[in-house]
Amino acid sequence: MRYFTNIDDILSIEDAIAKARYVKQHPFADQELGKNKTLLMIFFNSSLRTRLSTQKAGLNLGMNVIVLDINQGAWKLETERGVIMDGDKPEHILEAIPVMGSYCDIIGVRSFARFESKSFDYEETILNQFIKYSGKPVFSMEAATRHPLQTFADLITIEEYKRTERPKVVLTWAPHPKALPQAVANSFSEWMNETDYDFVITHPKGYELAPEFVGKAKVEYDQNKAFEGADFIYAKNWSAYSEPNYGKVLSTDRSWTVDSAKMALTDNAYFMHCLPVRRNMIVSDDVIESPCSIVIPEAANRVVSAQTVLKELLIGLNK
Ligand code: AN0
Ligand code: CP
Repeated sequence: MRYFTNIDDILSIEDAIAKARYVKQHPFADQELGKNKTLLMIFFNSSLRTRLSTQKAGLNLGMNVIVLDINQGAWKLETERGVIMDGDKPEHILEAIPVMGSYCDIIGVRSFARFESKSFDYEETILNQFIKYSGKPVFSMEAATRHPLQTFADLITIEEYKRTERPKVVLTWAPHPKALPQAVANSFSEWMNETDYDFVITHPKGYELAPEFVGKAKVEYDQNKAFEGADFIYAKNWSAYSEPNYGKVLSTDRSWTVDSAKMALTDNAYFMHCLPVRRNMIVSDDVIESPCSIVIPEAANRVVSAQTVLKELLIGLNK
């Protein structure tokens, strides 16, 4: 493996799960693989889980790990081409990327959608520049359109908790006051469509995801109906994708909040979410604290997904 930015970078869902199981059972088995190899983690945006879990994954593999927050301590980077460098950004990204590449063996990049231009975001302009100019293997720590490490962890968690061979998995939009990226929902959908699960997406009208991510998923606009018979409910907010509302919050309709009353109707579906939330805007405390919440094991599996991917990238270095 040389890149990990979307589902096309894995061989198959089954192969990824088998590799993750091995890594989870033998977290320190591959320390020789990472010895004297440097992982550089670049953050254009904040992070708690991805930062800690990916760093831990690198350390478990015996790697040296460097973390750089571009907006705190590094030179501000100009990301546009063809501009006169007379503003507040002393360094151009096209020059900075090969410099960063020269200090490491593998680069992870977090670079959220900016919502200034849909094509800039959906062409993955920043991530692709790292792929093109760093000369090093690159993986996504949530880019503009996808968050594959998150979804890989979600998949591992569902596999661990599922009580039937073909669980019903529901991705539900939930309210949030701020405009959030579509990346988590896009990736979740992209990967769930590759499984045998019964996969349903539910959201208010206006929050349709890009068709290439929805794929063959069922879209159900009635949230209660979508929840019927669910085994897993995955709550996430995202902003509108369709023009002219790209990146906008259309409503923070509280009726879409995933609360304990709704969860009670679902016959004890497992509840998942992956993100920093303003509590009570998206879920109530009793949902998080219920025995059906698998938020914490899911977060722990972020180490497993990151370590599985890093291991494959390290193997790829030696080929
Ligand atoms: C990010 C998002 O919604 O994509 C990260 C979630 C894992 N969240 C925020 O920007 C608050
Ligand atoms: N789920 C996730 O990626 O969280 P962070 O933004 O805290 O890394």
